[in-house]
Amino acid sequence: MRITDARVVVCSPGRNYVTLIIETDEGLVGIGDATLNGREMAVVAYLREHVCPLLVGRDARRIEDIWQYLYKGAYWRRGPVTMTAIAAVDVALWDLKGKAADMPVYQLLGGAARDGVMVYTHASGEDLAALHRDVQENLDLGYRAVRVQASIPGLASTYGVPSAGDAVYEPASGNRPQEDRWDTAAYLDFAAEMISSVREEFGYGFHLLHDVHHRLSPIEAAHLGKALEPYRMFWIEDPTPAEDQSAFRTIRQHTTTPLAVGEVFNSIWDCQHLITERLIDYIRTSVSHAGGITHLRRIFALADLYGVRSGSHGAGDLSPASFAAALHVDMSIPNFGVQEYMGHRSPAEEVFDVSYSVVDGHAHPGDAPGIGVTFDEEAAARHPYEPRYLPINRRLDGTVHDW
Ligand code: GCO
Ligand code: MG
Repeated sequence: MRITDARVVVCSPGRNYVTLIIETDEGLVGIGDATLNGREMAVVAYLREHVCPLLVGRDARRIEDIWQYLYKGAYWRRGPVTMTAIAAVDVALWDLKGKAADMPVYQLLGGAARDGVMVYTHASGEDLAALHRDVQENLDLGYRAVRVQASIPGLASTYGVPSAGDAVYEPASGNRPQEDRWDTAAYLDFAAEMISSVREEFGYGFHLLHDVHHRLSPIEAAHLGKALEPYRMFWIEDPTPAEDQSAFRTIRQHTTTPLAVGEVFNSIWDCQHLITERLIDYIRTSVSHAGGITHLRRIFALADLYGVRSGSHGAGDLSPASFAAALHVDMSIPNFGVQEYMGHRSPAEEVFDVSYSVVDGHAHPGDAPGIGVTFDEEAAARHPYEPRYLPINRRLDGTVHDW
């Protein structure tokens, strides 16, 4: 099965997505997500200029060989742009392999290790009452794991709290990112109050998660973890800037609140010490930012040795092709923990036709051959790319703060 064409399509059905399409001489088509939120066009250029020309003529069945060829062969290894590009190729090749075998990808990965994949959903609110309403709605929908975020009193905007009815929370600000203000003291006071209010209102019959978005110092994160211990969190996510793996030693020495990190990681080397030193409980690397199905499985296999479970990133800026690929991995690994599910904003469904489903808080990839997502290029052309950025975060005195 030879690759005859590899092309990249950028579209914005609700938000920006970059999709790699690989065609073969057998008439099969595979797709992979190459979206890197706010830096989309860097991956487009990487693929178009440096990767697609190298793919044409290759045997599409040789997934591992193509992975190594692109990773080791480039000399410049790792990094979000490189690893997102490689991930798109890898997922498209797994999609093709599934179609060639007439099987869903999870069957090729060893088959179902569970009946379905527990997902966590997002609940948020401008205040605690609004947050509680959203938690209730999600529990009513059958979700068993809920991530809670609410606006921090005194700050004009809080990342992770979308305006009512919206499924994205990067403001549409054209060619420049919005600038938000941040106050760690206000956040720390409020976070404990928010979490305790949710447990008081709804009890302990579901999993409770919270995302710190990398904003604390190690000792501040340790303080938060300790303060939240009575509320039996499923995890706190991204407590400190993720590139400093040693920060987690400090946090770990102080608290038993489970820790999750990894959505900004792009290779197994970012995870190595966190996993082998048992400094975290969940590794959140995503299929589309960490080298695809091939590399993500390697990360999760390492994690399994050390009792660390998966908790893949699944925000709406990862396209349906990425979410589907994640579900195939989630279905088949022994150490699955949870899968993030934010859903996709309309009209994404005009462009991506999906075979996965989410019922009663559990997702299943479906049994269509490959990853089970098709991409409509004509529909995509109706939704052209719009530059859009994640917000910048400044402290009250104007200093740029960590994500
Ligand atoms: C999450 C993430 C998102 C990211 C976004 C960046 O846990 O869902 O933190 O909110 O910020 O995916 O592109
Ligand atoms: Mg996050």
